[in-house]
Amino acid sequence: MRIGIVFFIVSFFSVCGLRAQTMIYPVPQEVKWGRQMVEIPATFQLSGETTADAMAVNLLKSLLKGEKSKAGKFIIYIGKRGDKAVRKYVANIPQHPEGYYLSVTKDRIVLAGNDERGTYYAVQTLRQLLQNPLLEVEIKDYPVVRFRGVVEGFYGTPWSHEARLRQLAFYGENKMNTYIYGPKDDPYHSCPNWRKPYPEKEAEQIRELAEIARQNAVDFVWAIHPGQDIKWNEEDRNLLLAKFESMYQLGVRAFAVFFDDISGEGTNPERQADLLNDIDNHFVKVKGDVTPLIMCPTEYNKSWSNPAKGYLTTLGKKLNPGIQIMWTGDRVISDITEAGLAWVNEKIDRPAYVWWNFPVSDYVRDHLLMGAVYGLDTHIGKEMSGFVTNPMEHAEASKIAIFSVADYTWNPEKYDPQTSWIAAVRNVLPGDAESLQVFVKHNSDLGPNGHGYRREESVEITPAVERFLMDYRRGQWSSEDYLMLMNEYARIAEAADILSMNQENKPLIEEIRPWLIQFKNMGLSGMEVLAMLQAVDADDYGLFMRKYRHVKALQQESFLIDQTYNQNPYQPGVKTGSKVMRPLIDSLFVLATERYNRMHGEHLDSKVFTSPHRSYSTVAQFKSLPVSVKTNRVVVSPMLEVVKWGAGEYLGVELDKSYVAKGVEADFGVKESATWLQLETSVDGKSWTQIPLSQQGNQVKAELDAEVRFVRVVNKSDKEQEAYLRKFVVVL
Ligand code: LOG
Repeated sequence: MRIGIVFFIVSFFSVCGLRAQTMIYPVPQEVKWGRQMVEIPATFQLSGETTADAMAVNLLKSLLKGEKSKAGKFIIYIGKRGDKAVRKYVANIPQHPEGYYLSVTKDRIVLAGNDERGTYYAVQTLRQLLQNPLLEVEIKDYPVVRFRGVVEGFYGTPWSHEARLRQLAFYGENKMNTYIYGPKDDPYHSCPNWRKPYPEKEAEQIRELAEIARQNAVDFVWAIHPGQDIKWNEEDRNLLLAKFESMYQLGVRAFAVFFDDISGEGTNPERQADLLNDIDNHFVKVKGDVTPLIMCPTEYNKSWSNPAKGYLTTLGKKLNPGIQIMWTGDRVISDITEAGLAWVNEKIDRPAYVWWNFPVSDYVRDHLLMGAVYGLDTHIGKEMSGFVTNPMEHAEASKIAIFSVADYTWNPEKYDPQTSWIAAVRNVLPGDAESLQVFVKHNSDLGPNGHGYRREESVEITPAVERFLMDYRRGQWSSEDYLMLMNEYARIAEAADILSMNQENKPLIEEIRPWLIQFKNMGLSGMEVLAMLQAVDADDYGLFMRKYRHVKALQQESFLIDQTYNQNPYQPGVKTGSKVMRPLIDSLFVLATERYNRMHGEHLDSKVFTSPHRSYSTVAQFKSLPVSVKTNRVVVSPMLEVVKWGAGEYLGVELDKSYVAKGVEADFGVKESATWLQLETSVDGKSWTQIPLSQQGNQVKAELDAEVRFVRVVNKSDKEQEAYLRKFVVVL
C-alpha cells in the first residue's frame, strides 16, 4: 500500500516534469496529455507508408530507430484526409489548411494531416516529442496565419548559400511555409540586372534552394525589384516575364514583385497594377502550378502613404483579387496592431500580407537585434493573409526572432514573448543556452535611429541599476545591489568566453564574434568600475589607481574594437549592452573618479569617450541619425530609403566645439541636387554663411577652410524634393 502511494507520487511528479520539458513549438492549438509513458518497440508496423506525402514519410523514418515488420503489434498510421491509412481518425483532423491530428497511445501513433503539409507537420511535432521520453498525448493543431515565414529583404551582404540551406531546414522544423528571396544587394533581383538571367553558378544555387525548400515544405518565392528604372513599355514587360520564365525553369513556383524604396515613374499605381495583373493572367494562371503573386507597394506603410492621392485604393481596386499586398505597419519599422491593419485592409480591399521589419538591422548595423519578439497584436491572425519577418544579414543570429515569429504566426492567441524567446535560445544553442540567454538579453535594443524603433534590453537588472545609480549619487549604496551588478558583469564576461569557444553552432559564433569580443570587454569593464567604487570607499589609493587605469585601458580597447570590426560604410562598429549595461559603466566611472578627485584634491580625467558630435534636422526621416567619427571625418549615418525633403527644411551637424573644417562631402542620390541644395555654416548657430557647392554626378562637395561649429544643407527650393541620404560627411 505504502509502496503503491510512493510509486504513484513519484510517477506523478516525473510525468509532470516530462510535460514541462516536452516543449512543442510553435505552441499547438490543442494538446491533451495522457498519463502513460509509451515506448515504440523494436518492431512496428507502418501503415500508409506508400500513400502518404514522401517528405513526411522520410522524416518519420529518420526518427524511428526500430524495424518495420508486419508482425509488429505497435502500429504507426500516417496519411492525409482521404487516405485509407488514417480513415478511422478523419473526424479528428482539423478542417484547416496545414492542420493535423496526432495521437500517441500505448499501441499506436496516428499522424493524420488535413493535407500533405499537415501530415508533414504532424511528423515535425512527433520529432519534438521524441526529444524526451514519449508520453501519451493527443494533439489537434493548425496554423492561424496562412503564409508564415521570412523575407530576405534587407540591404547589405545577402545571406550565403549555406546559410540559406540551414534556414530552409529551420523553417521546416518550425512549421514556416514561406521564404521570400529578395536581398536588396543582389543585382539580379534589383537594378541594374533584374532584366538579365542569373549567371550559371547563381542559377544553380537557386535551383538547389527551390528544391531544398520543397523538401522542407517551404514555398521558395523569388522576388524581383524592378521599379527604380522600369519603363512602362512592352519591352520591359516581356523582359520581366522572360526573367520569371527563367526562374520557373530553375524550379521556382512562387513569385513576388517589389516596388519599395523607389522614386519616379516606377511608383505609378495604375502601371504597377497593370503589370501585376498581366503577370497573373499570362504567367501565373497559365502555368497552373504557381502560387498567388505577392507585391510590395511603394507606399508600404501608413506614415508614407498619402490617402488623398489614392495610391493604395488604386491598387486595391485594380489588382486581381488573388494578388497579395505587403505592408510593414504604421511605419517602416513598427508594431503590428489591429487598428493599423484595419486601416490598410479597407484601402487595399483584402487582408494585408505583413512584412515585419524586425529583426532587420540594415539601418543600425553596429547592433545585434536578438531580443524578444513582441509588439504583435495576438487577436489579428485572421486579418492578415501572411506574415513574414525581414531578418538581419546575420542568418543564424536572426533565428532567435524567426523562431518566435513561427510561434506567433502559428498560434497568435497563445503566443507569449518571454517563454518563446527562452525556447528560441534553447533551440538555437541547446548546449550553451544559459550563456546565450545572458548575451541576448543585453543585445536587444537598436540604439537611437532614424526610424525611432526601440526594444527593451537588460530588463530584469534595470531596477537595480537605476536604484544603485541614484544611491551612489547620494553617497551611499546597498551592498545587495552592488553584488547583483557585480554578478551580472561577471556573468557577461563568462558568457562571452563560453560562447566564443562554442563548437555547437559555429556559424552563429562567427556572426556574433565581434560582439562577443565587445561583450567580454563590457563584462570586465563593469567588474573593474565596481572595484573602483570599492577602492574609493576604502580610501585605498593604490588599488584605486590600478582599477582606474585598467578601466581607462578597457575603454580604449572598446573603442578600438568599435573601430576595427564590422567596418561597413553605414553604421560601422560594434555596440553591445548599449541601453543599460554600458551606460552604467560610463556613469559610474565618472562618478567614482569625481568623488576620488574631491576626496584627494586630484584632477584625474573623468571623461568617457563617445562621439561628441550630433546630427539635427527638421526633416522627420532625418531625426536622430547617429553620427560616427572616422579619424578626421564626421559621418552622418546614411539612409536606405527615399526621403521626402520639404521646402526650407534642413539636415545639419553640430560639432562639439568650433573647428577649422576642411570641407563637406555629400551624396543625396540626385543629379540635379546642387540646384535646390544650399550649404550653410555657422559658429554660433545664429548667423549663417552660404557656401557654394560643386557637383559631379551625384557627388556634391564644398571646400571650407574656415571655423565652423554648425554645418547644414537646406532645401532652398519652394517645393518638396525626393532625395536619398547616401553620404553626408564633414571633413575636419
Ligand atoms: C526596405 C527593406 C529594408 C527595411 C529596413 C521595406 C518594404 N523595404 O525602408 O528592404 O530592409 O526597410 O531598413 C525598407 O521594408 N525600407
